[in-house]
Amino acid sequence: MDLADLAARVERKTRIAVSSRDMERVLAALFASEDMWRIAELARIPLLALCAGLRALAAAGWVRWDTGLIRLTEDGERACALLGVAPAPTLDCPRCGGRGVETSLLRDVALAFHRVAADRPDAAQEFDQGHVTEETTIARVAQMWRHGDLAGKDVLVVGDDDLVSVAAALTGLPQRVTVLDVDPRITSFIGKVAKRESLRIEILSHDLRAPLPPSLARAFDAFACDPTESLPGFLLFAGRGLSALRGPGGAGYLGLTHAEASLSKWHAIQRQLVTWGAVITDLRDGFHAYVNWPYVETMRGWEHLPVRRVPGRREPWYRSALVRVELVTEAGVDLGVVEGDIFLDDEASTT
Ligand code: SPD
Repeated sequence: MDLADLAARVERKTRIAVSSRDMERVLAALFASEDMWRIAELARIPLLALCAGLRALAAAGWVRWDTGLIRLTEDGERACALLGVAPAPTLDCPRCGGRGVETSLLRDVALAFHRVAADRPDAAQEFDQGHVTEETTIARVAQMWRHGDLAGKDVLVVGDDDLVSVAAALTGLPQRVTVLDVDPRITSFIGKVAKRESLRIEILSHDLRAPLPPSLARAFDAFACDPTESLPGFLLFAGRGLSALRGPGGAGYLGLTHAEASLSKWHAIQRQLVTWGAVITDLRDGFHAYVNWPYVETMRGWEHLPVRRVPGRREPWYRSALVRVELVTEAGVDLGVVEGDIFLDDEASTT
């Protein structure tokens, strides 16, 4: 059995594009950990493809998990040696965690943010919510500041369970902070915090399936969002954000995972972003770490896991890249009203 055969098997089973390089990533992750969630974090392929891949490897006799730990067998280790697969090394910078941004200038903002975020609403499955850690939100805001997209700028946050609007406003740097969200718990929480902390945040309740209110179109210097990851859902968030930018030079910040997006989906997303007039200026893989959401056992991927263990809330396995895009032309986004479910495609596993 070679890696291309295994990949083809997994692809047929899942309808997710899987390459032999992806299967190599799975084996490299298995060398580094025996824990389902750590393997998922290291393998960097869609969770559903990983689960099918592990089952294909088990059928080939290369992997077993009868003890609750996922282990390469002797046959698996021999096969890896023949294939030249090496263990996945962990080489992230210990100071910045691989984010490449300094956050110490925002220490007071971070303290205030931890205080206000303490009683935030829990992630809701209905909206595919799952927020990033508070450190991650601060790092995202620092990245916006570093790129000149925060100080003196008009910033729109498109969907805000990460509370980016609050962290951005706490810095006192932006000229305007506007936030859109469909979840009344989020809009009312941000409203209460803004009042208590005397923050100027404009809060609008809005379902993104409808176009932006006309007053928000072409009105901002930057937007931030962490889209749901079905292809139509991701493009909906990105497209609405781009259509809120004034024009060339306007920037957007997005999060994109491997856990729910194959590199083929990354390709389709990047192609569409370019078609809309944007380029990627910055991509930091693994930048965003997520607090585990309370509905792990009812999410779509749960039944597919070979070993089912609820991860601790602060045991991050689900990460996403921070992607900064910038318009080089006017945004050519042509999205009208979108009907139906925006959360599902073949690769979505945490919804
Ligand atoms: N369903 C739980 C996790 C959802 C996280 N949404 C953002 C994904 C990154 N774009």
